[in-house]
Amino acid sequence: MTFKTAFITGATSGIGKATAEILADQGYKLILCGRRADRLERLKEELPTEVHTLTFDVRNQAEVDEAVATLPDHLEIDVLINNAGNAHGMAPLQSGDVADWDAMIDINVKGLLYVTRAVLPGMIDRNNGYIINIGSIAGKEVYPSGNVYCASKHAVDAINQGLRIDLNGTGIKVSAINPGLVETEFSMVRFKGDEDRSRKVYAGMDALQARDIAEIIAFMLSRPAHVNLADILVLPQAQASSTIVSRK
Ligand code: NDP
Ligand code: 8X3
Repeated sequence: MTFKTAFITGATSGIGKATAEILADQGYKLILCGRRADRLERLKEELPTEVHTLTFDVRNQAEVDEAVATLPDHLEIDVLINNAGNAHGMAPLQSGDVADWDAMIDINVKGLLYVTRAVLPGMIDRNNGYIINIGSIAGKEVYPSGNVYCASKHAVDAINQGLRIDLNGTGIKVSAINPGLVETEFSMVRFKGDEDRSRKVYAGMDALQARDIAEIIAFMLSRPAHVNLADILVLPQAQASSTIVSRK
């Protein structure tokens, strides 16, 4: 199975950006998405492949549909990496911020659904495609004050399984990769720019890097048509669970 064109949401930083870099080196044409247009334009200049950028907020279904509809005909999406997402805040439910909850559910769950719904018809017509959903260890476990973020990633886990059932019998693969601690802009977003708090998340241990996840995604895509790495949990060696992390 050879894929040619990958659509990556959340390509402006972290895991999405690293995946764009690896797939560009492998000759994929790329459709890169995010809200920060300047970063997307920079990637378009830097990456050694054809790059089409789409600036939209995954929360806005009309924007998602319009962006996908504007794609040139020669860019037939055969890989969708549903990566856009973040945690917003970390607090016990009883003191949680409702705006943070809305952001996580709207981006991590509804946004992933909107993008998938917009991209799938073309894949189904061509009977060919691969959807990789970026879940999390937070979709497999719940940890203190993780409540709504964990719920959003448990939803991704359920959507991943449900989509694989719904697409069974088509030529489309559906997989999830569920990382533990990856050192990206994730914690800066979660802790609203608090650098000290963000740094402590990865302090005293070798966290995963975005490139580690991107390499696994590239490996998943390189498997033959009959092989689907359906659900992968990947942790730093120092992490045993969401709450058990050994630090030097
Ligand atoms: P980053 O903060 O580095 O990247 C998040 C990406 O998502 C950015 O490109 C951002 O682009 C995009 N994004 C966020 N909100 C929106 C939105 N409303 N509309 C469109 N794009 C959006 O974090 P990571 O790379 O770590 O996160 C990527 C995925 O990996 C997420 O789904 C996250 O939950 C998951 N994950 C992360 C882990 C970690 O420890 N870092 C571990 C497990 C899973 P822009 O701001 O330009 O819109
Ligand atoms: C990100 C990993 O442990 O911060 O999904 O939830 S964690």
